[in-house]
Amino acid sequence: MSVRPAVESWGASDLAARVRAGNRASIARAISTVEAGGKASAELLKALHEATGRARLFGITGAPGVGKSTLVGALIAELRNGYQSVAVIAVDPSSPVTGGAILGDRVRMTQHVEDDGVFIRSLASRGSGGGLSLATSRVAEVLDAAGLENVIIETVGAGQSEIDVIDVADITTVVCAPGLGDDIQAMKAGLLEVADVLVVNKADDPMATLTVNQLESMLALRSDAGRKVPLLKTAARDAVGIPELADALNQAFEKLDQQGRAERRLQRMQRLLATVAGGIVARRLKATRGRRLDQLLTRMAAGELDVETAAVALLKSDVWRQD
Ligand SMILES: Nc1nc2c(ncn2[C@@H]2O[C@H](COP(=O)(O)OP(=O)(O)OP(=O)(O)O)[C@@H](O)[C@H]2O)c(=O)[nH]1
Ligand SMILES: [Mg+2]
Repeated sequence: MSVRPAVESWGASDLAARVRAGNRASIARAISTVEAGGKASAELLKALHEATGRARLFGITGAPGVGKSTLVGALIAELRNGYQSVAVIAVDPSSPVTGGAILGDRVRMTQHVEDDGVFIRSLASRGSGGGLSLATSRVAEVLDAAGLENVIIETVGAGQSEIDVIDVADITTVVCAPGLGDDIQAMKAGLLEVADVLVVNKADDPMATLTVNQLESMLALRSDAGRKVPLLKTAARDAVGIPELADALNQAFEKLDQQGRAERRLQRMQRLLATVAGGIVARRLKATRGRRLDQLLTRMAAGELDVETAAVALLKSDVWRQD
């Protein structure tokens, strides 16, 4: 007979209570649970739900190497000066990072790992049940329930999927660095549109002013140019411009409160629902073999039925029945 460690037998409500009490080992355990997804994750999140909704969720995104992690490290210090607790979720879509040492080194936040008011976790796409943005959202909920006042999500913004990750945040900061002309052009496509706050980091670089000017003219050309996006310069490595960034973030947050943070959360729920429902439909379709589905597909192939009509029919119908 095998004896399972006591920790294994914790029910969702026990673990939830420990998370809410701020127990670090339990928070780590809860994060692993929700990362994996599935039933245990759903039960835990349900048990934690009433304790959520208090944390401020900040997204920090930008091209590789612009200094996001250095900036987050400096922001942690700034927030800690004001006695605020802060969690960081470093989302790495390409290379999974494991182990505290590698994580600390990579995210450049080593000076904070001993601090009880700081919780840093890396999240890789591999092994996250149901997609990265979903896993990120669940981990953020755990940290929120654990009483962490600020949750910062760092993610490399290079393509559409990374922008999805940023959907999890209340306020999104887009970081760029001087002299990356191509990146700035690429940002036109999407990143700039999602920015609530824009930062040009590495302001110690002489090219920084040019980059700020370029971004200013791009902002003026935006379709929603009326929406004033603060544009700041920082030198994160030397902690220059960080109090100003913290102020801008606070202001963006206050503005968001007025405009209805609740409404943004509902929009986020809608996107998550669409993602998950789409996944469920795809998996079920793959697993279904039956006359009804065959008929539907044959009619589509014969041009009798267009995709949209077929999809509507699918959602309403009982093609899932295996007969
Ligand atoms: N000159 C200068 N270098 C900086 C500044 N901030 C960060 N760096 C350097 O830029 C490099 C990348 O910094 P990171 O903080 O790892 O950048 P990142 O955006 O998190 O990188 P990825 O997570 O790999 O995408 C490091 O060598 C930093 O020391 C700055 O203000 N000025
Ligand atoms: Mg980084």
